[in-house]
Amino acid sequence: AEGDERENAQERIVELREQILAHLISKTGRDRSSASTRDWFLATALTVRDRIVERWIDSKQESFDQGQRRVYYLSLEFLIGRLLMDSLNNLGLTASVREALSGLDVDLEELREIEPDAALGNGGLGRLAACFMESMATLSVAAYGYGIRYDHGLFRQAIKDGWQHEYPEDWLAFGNPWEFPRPEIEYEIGFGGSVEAKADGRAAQIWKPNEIVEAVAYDTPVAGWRGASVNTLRLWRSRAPDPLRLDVFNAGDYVAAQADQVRAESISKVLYPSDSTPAGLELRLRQEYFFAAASLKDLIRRHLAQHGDITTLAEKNAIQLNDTHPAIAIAEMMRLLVDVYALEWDEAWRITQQTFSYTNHTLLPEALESWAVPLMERLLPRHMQIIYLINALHLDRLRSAGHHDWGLLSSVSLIDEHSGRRVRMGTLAFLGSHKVNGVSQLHTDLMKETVFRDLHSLYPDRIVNKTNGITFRRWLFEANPGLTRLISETIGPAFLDDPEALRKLEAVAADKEFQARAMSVKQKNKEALAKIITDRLLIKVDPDALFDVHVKRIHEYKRQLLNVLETIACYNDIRAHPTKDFVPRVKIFAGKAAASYHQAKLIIKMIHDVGRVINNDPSVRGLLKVVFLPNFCVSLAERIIPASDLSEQISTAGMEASGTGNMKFALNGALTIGTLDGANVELRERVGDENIFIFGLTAEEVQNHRAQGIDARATIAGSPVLKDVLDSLASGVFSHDDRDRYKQLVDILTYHDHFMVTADFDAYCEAQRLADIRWRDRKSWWRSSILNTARVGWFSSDRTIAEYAEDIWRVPVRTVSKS
Ligand code: DL6
Repeated sequence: AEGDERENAQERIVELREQILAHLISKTGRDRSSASTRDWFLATALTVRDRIVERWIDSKQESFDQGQRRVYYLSLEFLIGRLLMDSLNNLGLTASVREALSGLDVDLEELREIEPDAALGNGGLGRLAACFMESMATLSVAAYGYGIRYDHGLFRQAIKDGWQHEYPEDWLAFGNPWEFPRPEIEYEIGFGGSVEAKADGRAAQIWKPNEIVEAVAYDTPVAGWRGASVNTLRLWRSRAPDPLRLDVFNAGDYVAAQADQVRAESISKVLYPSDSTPAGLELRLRQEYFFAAASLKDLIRRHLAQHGDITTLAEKNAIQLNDTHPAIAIAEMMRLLVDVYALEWDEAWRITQQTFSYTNHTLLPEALESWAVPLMERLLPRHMQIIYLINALHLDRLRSAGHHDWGLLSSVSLIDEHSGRRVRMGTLAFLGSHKVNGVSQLHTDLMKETVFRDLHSLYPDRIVNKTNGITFRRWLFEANPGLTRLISETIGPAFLDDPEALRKLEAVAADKEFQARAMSVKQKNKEALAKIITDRLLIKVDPDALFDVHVKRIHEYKRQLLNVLETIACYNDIRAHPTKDFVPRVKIFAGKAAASYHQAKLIIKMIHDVGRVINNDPSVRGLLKVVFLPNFCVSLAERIIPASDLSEQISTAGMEASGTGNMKFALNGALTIGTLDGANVELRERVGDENIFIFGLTAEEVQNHRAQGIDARATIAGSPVLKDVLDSLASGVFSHDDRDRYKQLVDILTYHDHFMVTADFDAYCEAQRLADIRWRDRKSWWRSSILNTARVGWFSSDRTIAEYAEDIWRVPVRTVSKS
């Protein structure tokens, strides 16, 4: 039998090699002798795609035959990253394709590196959507993701003299082998115009838009683990109905002739257009409506084609709103049901509520979307009417139930009257959904107490928690094959299908030999990262040093600043105590700042300024290095995370909804230094107090502090170390070329420390010194590291999706195993 298996494997390799060669010739027009790495990548991707397509067709047929309830995940962001290794791994083809290629003198690793990241998202929210798509396919949830096929994803970050510069990213420059254009699937999406009443006096109206844009579908198959099932990510591209105005072109005005096309195509041109101008704001709303409307038309068409009856829409479909970005879909659904499908308002509302559910991802006031009523009225006049009617009925219902408190009614109204009239999209999403969820237990509790306090008091069963998760396929199996192999050899392969089986590692957490092997895997990953650092930054770092890693979006609440201040404190300490025994550390930062976020860009500059001084100071003796890796993205994260010793999760408590980086690091055996914020709380519960460094104010203490005032002069005066650090920054020690560069920032920390950097500084330094002590005791460090990996199985996004499926979508899940 073993011989047969070997023969089959060999046959498979030969077959793959032939297919790759056939694709090379037919799709690139080149042969072996002239093919470039990119050509080989294309040929390999298409070979893999052929395998996925077979399962894709089966999966669609299966869900059709079974009449399953379908799940639609509406998200303006899908931060996918690369797909080659993901697809190979999930189909179990990595080793065979590697060998097939090596017989052609092609290195799979080179192909892996040439694939551009699909960066159709900003950060956590978009990456979560990508993990969820993969988990839904793994659990055979019949699901579609709907979003926008941006020509340009998240900007490319370049650093010049320490400052961030943004450039357009161009992931489609060489084509996209994973997608299937569907030019036959297109919908007309209207904007503007007027509304006419119908003569029958019912709620239905006729909307006559004055602008039409077309939405064209592009499908990407998403394969689950072991090819369990394959779902569709359908992304919309915008275009004008006519490619140009021929009369205007023939009259000689070539630019004006294409104006409509440019205006239409701008909708799917870039991810997150800057909202600092009225034009940018309008474009964002156009994006939201465009993709929500196209997606609803598409799913209703599919529903009617299969079930023929619009009134069963809620029984057969669940629509998840990923944040409020697609929330206009609620008004659009009402418009379709009432105006187009002629349902009574109440029935339409019942169907809408039963179909939709909404995930909130942030409590930050600046991220809670609202749209100015005049803009909505101009762009979406019928939707504005519908929103007014939803609101009137909602407030009437409350008044009839005895709620007359004006404060309460105004706080739960869909219209915010505080600074001009604005539509509250969070309230629209809440009212139009049967379930609203937070993304960690703490975040969900805070939602109930803060942003949705009054709505929660009126609808106490609506808010539920679904703590985020990550797909282990990408974040362990693909990103860290060395550790995956070691785990498999030690506890067997069951954890590949059941993440909770990682617990078996507890038994070897203190085992000398296992520790040594885990250490050697990490060392190799650190050497690889050290090479990336040297290649990209010309900075040499020592792989034996503790790699202390802070990678995520740059934001004041994520407190990269706190980390930099502590770095300066270490620097001062090293210089002041030349004979003291310090733990050698490399502080690694990466992350992008929003283009218009000045303070975040200044923090990036500070990291560079501080790094330049420290890295070039001979008295530091290589004990401390500071590096900032530019252009953080999914593929870079896959290199950094498996090479990390310490994971920085140090946001101001109460401000990070969940975090998912924290889970990725812990899975790869990094110890967390973190606050009791977001999912860190649940991480501590699972890994155990002694295997995580928790410090700082709790969310409640932060609130109390803020209530008492955030003048930090007394705090700074009470911490000589902090005072020294701030004095050196303010006096220009790190910015000789512009001594005042950080003066204002130090003033803000001193007089208005909203993010509690000063309040948490001493506790953070103390936690760092505990980490030093633990690092010196390698046995104990490695025990904790292994226990982290062993105990985070619960943070698999399969678990999260299974919870959504059971409590919110009410659809079955099916688990796979090798057998
Ligand atoms: O839920 C995914 C992710 C959380 O892990 C982060 O804590 C949270 O900051 C992020 N939220 C956003 C906010 N965007 N909006 N709106 O990205 O969501």
